[in-house]
Amino acid sequence: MPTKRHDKITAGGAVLARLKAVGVDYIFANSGTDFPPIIEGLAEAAAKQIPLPKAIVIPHESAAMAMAHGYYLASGRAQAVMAHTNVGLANCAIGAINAATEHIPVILFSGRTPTTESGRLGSRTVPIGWGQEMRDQTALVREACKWDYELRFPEQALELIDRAHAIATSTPKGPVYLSLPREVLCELCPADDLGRAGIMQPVATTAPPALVQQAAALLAEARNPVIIAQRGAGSAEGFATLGKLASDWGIPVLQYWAIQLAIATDHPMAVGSDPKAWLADADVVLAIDSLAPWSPQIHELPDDCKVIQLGPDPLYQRVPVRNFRADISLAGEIADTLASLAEAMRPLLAKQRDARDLRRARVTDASRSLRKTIRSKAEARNGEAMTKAWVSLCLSDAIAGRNATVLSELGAPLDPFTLREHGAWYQEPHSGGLGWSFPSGLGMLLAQPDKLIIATMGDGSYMFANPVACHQIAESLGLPLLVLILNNSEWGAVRASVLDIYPRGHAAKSNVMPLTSLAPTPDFVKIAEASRAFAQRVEKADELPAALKRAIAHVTTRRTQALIDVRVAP
Ligand SMILES: Cc1ncc(C[n+]2csc(CCOP(=O)(O)OP(=O)(O)O)c2C)c(N)n1
Ligand SMILES: [Mg+2]
Repeated sequence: MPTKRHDKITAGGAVLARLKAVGVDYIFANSGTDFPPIIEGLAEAAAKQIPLPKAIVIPHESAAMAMAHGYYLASGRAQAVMAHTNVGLANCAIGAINAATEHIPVILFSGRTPTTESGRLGSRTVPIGWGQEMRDQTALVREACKWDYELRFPEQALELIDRAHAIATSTPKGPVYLSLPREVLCELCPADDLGRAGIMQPVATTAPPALVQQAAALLAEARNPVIIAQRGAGSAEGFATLGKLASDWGIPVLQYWAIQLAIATDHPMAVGSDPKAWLADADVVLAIDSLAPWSPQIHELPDDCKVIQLGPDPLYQRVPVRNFRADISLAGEIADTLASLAEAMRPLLAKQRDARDLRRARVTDASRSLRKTIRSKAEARNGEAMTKAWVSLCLSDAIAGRNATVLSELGAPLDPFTLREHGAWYQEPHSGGLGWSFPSGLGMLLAQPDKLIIATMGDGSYMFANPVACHQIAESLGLPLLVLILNNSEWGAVRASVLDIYPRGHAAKSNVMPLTSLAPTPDFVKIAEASRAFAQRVEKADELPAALKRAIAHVTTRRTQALIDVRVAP
């Protein structure tokens, strides 16, 4: 079919249409008075049959950011968020911080209040035109963004979108920001090239082969090597590669504060999440995309232990203080770099077979007995009260054999689960911007509608997520997310951190620790029911398995959202 010639289009329309051309499926939008040229542009492009991403209303910007985050985790494709001037952008800031920490590409836009007070199409017409003016609006998100700019002329729209997308998706990936002044968006720009192929390809960094060889030799010759992985293995292929590498070489794999699953929790080389004993006599550590692979305050490495850091940004260059050793730094996307490393190690397998077999047997025993201990601890009962570990165990049984993803934000802990697939597990970002898991789960469901997705979170985290907005999104988009609130009526993590630093202090001895209680707990069932969710409260440990079964049957067959408010012990 010959391409139509449209000559000119509103710059607002050009921005949106160009996003489609670079592969963006969704614009998560929260609009305002800066949006007339965007909304007009959408309608104009639609009328002219120009392909567009789906632009959807998201009633809170932090949910929009987390949906883009979740969508990327599930699809590997960067999405766009569009917010209202400085105030909408301020609500995007936590999402930008979370995305930056986890190397999630997001193309973030917000309008700029009109610059001119009169005389142009788009000039200020209401007092907020003055009230929302800032000297440096971008400062709100600049530190979290890899690149930022302001659209100065309408004809820049196409190339800037290509550049924003290419930079966001280059290694290491991350959010970018473009501000859109109203008068510029109202101007016309050429429309003929809107659908042409992207002019700029992202950078894919790969580690130099000589360095990979050095790392391979170091690991192959190690007596007590240890692998620590925090952000998964990159892809299903990476997951398989890491599982095989660990088995072939008999190397224990630790998932310390894991954000994503790198190895099956019941893999014979998976040794849980506590690195202390393993690090104590390690001679080589391979840290796979680990922002904080251990805690220097808690864990000690032998002085002569060598450390290989592997990942999109092995030094995490954005972080001012992060002084973990890196004797070898292998930069590149995780799955590709793991594949090169495994390949470089393969010819070395013939050596030291016996020592390796002994090590493998020792790790297998340790893994098996750890799994037993974790299970019996999770099953231990104190009357009818539930622990978070019990919730993990019940949920793990309930989803066994299903194509499921679990998110946890101070929710169900990883160790008691049996999870065996890449993408089966996500935890809140290490930046800890809470309110992430509920909307991220919604974003994941948009990308993978046939998956069973369960977002587990603390009661505090649920409230941080703007739950009324999130339930509205789930209903309006028909997303059958199952939400599990692990409700202890407090900010338990804050209480735990006080006890950690002042175990015998005044706060520890007080009846109610200051600044940690969330009592009285709201009726979360009613909040969910306000958006017609299938919702239930569970207070007794014995009742959880049946409740999970009912809720999973509901989301998988009735295909609308569900929520269980699970009472857990403080
Ligand atoms: C946006 C934001 N505000 C505050 C915090 C500090 N914070 C860290 S953990 C936590 C408590 C979380 O409570 P909840 O989700 O109920 O989980 P619990 O610790 O009770 O299991 C808070 C407030 C944060 N991480 N993010
Ligand atoms: Mg809580």
